[in-house]
Amino acid sequence: MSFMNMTVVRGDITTRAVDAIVNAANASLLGGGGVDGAIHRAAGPELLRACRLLHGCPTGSAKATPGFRLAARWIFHAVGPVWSGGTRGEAEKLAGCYRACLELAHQHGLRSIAFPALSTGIYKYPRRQAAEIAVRTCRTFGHSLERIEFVCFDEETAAIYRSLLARSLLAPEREQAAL
Ligand code: AR6
Repeated sequence: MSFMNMTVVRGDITTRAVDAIVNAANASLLGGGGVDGAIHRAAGPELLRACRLLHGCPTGSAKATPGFRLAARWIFHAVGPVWSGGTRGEAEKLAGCYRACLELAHQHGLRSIAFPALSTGIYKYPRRQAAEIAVRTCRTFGHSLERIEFVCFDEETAAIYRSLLARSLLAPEREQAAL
């Protein structure tokens, strides 16, 4: 399922041949579980050395490293919010992650980027709400990119993204107003 430059991919983000993949990191940028662990394993130990030089990253933002052993040239390490009920600015922080990555892509003149479903694993952000923020922010700020992939590890998440992109396809203007 695709809409404009956005597409849903089911699978492992570490294998994507795009200009940049996005990591669901934590504020230390020193690695962890989930997709963060998978990216560090696939990129190799040089990645941790590069991350140490960044001295962490605030929640709602992102920092760049090379992709090292990955097919992707860049890794954008985004720090999503931990879900704590939705009253602590989680939505703004999650949108800030997507926006920061799109800005980095624009600054580096990139054409393609792949996002995981930031914050929806260990950080427990509700999947549908998170996907709505991802699609809306990419639609608003992702125009300079030729291809934006939402890489979903599980079928449930992929189905949510597909339905959001299908809805956009049917009624882009109404959908834009509703989101
Ligand atoms: N490719 C694509 N998506 C993946 C992969 C993969 N290889 N592995 C997991 N996912 P999570 P968070 C999905 O927990 O919630 C780490 O310890 C997963 O199914 O990786 O932002 C960090 O260091 C889910 O849909 O990230 C932080 O401390 C999504 O990626 C913390 O976890 C995000 O799940 C960040 O938690």
